[in-house]
Amino acid sequence: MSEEEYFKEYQMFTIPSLITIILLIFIGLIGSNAKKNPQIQAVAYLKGPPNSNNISPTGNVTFIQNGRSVKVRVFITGLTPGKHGFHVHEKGDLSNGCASMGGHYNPEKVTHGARNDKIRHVGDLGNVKANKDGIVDTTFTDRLISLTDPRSIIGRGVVVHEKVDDLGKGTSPESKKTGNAGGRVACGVIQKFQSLKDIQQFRQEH
Ligand SMILES: *[C@@H]1O[C@H](CO)[C@@H](O)[C@H](O)[C@H]1NC(C)=O
Ligand SMILES: [Cu+2]
Ligand SMILES: [Zn+2]
Repeated sequence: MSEEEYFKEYQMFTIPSLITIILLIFIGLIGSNAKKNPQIQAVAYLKGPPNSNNISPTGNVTFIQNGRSVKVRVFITGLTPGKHGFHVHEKGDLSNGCASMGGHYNPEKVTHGARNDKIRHVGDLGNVKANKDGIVDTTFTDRLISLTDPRSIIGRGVVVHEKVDDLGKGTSPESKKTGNAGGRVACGVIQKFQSLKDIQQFRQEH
C-alpha cells in the first residue's frame, strides 16, 4: 500500500465514524434532557354557549403529570356564581357541542362519586366554585386521572355543568350516575403539549 492509498483508506474510516460519534453524543444529550424534564402537560380550552345573561363561559384547564398524580389548574369566567360539576368526559368530540362528549370517563364501570371517594369514575373531579363575579381560579391534585396511562385523559373532554354535582350522595338514582349536575355550560378537548412554548403556539393559532 502506498502512503497515498493508506491515507485515503484512513480517511474513509475516520469521517463516517466521526459523524457516528457526534450523532451518538447528540442523541445522548436529547435523551438526558428528556429525563431531566419529564413533565407532561395538557390543556383544555373551554367554551360554552351564551347563558341567560348572554355571557359565554370561557376558560382553560391545565394538567401537569407529577409522578403518579396530576396537578389541575382551572381558570373559568362567565359562570353563574356557586358550585358547578366538573368532570372529564369520555370523548373529545365537539361535533354536537358539549352534548357529544359522552358520559363521565369511567373505564372501570363503577358508580359516580366525589374526587376523594375510593369508588368513583376516573373523570369525577367534583365541583369547581365560581365567585360572585362568575370566576373560577383554583388548583388541585388528583391521583386517579393520568396523562400517561393506557387510560389517559388526553383526547377526552372537560365538561363544566350548570349545577352542583351532588357527588353520588343524592337520593335519586341519577345521583350515582351523573351527580345530578344538570346541563353542560362549557367544555373543551384535552390536548397534550410538551412545553409551555407549544401551548403559546397553539393559543396563537386558535
Ligand atoms: C389560562 O387563563 C388564564 C387567565 O386568563 C391565563 O392567565 C393563562 O395564561 C391561561 N393559560 C393557558 C395555558 O392558556
Ligand atoms: Cu360531566
Ligand atoms: Zn361521574
